[in-house]
Amino acid sequence: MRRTLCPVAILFKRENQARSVDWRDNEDEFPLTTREGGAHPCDALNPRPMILFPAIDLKDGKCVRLLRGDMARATVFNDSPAAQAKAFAHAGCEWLHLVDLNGAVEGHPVNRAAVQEILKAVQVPTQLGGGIRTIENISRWFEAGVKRVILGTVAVKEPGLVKAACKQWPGQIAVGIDARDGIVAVDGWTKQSTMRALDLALRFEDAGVSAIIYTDIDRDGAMGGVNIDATVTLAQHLTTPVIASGGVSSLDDLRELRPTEEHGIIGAIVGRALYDGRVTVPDAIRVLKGD
Ligand code: AMZ
Repeated sequence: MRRTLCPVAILFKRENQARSVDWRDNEDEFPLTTREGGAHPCDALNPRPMILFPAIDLKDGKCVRLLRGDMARATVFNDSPAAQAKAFAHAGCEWLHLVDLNGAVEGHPVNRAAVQEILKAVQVPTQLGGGIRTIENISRWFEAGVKRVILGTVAVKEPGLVKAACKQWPGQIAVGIDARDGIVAVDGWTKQSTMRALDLALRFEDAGVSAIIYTDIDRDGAMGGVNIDATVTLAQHLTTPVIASGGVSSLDDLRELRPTEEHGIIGAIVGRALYDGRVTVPDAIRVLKGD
């Protein structure tokens, strides 16, 4: 099913988004767009800025990038995750995307100290995933200052917990859907579930999830471009906003992604391309804003 992209359909979708999500509820605190209020008749003509989420993936206390999620193939980019967070913040990033990789594999937070250092070092809002599997852990991270918690494995194994968390922290829960060939992987991508990415996302359509973060695992860290078709198809079936992840290798990839904002793709996670210097933060922000 592909939705027709007439302006009415786009507006309908935006109105749904305005009702169900946080990225505009939180606008006062974290100005993410230039427009006030909900859907506007001009939205179809004046797309909103997309958000750049630079990735800080934590393994053994260091800032690394993996290739296709393989923990054995980590490149260390910074021994000090807090220094990396500061560098991204000084470069003008509006959000940071943090992942506790050891936590995702082990099923509980592991890189707590590194995350806390980051939270101390920067004011920029952060979203954090990896090994967060209980209400208690979610609660602790919010108390520590994380702005949005990402739930992956638990969304497959215990959807009720995700729904309860959405009720308790409206607009502050994102679901991370990481897929190989459209099938969701769990436990730090060491196991495949039997669920299709779309079915998992649809499960939370009415739950008040702030965003679905969709990663194509085969693209992650591979510098081969974003799986735009799969991401757009997912977004077209959802009212929940989608954040694209995996594969950004150049500004051209971001230029290609930019028009998909009209389908409800609200941002992009960029990792290796920023660390390699193939993309700079100001350029990425400019392109994603549509300047
Ligand atoms: O690279 C990996 N092996 C990996 C990774 N980046 N494994 C998990 N994650 C991320 C997901 C999501 O943000 O993209 O961890 C989060 C999900 O963790 P969990 O523990 O809830 O499944």
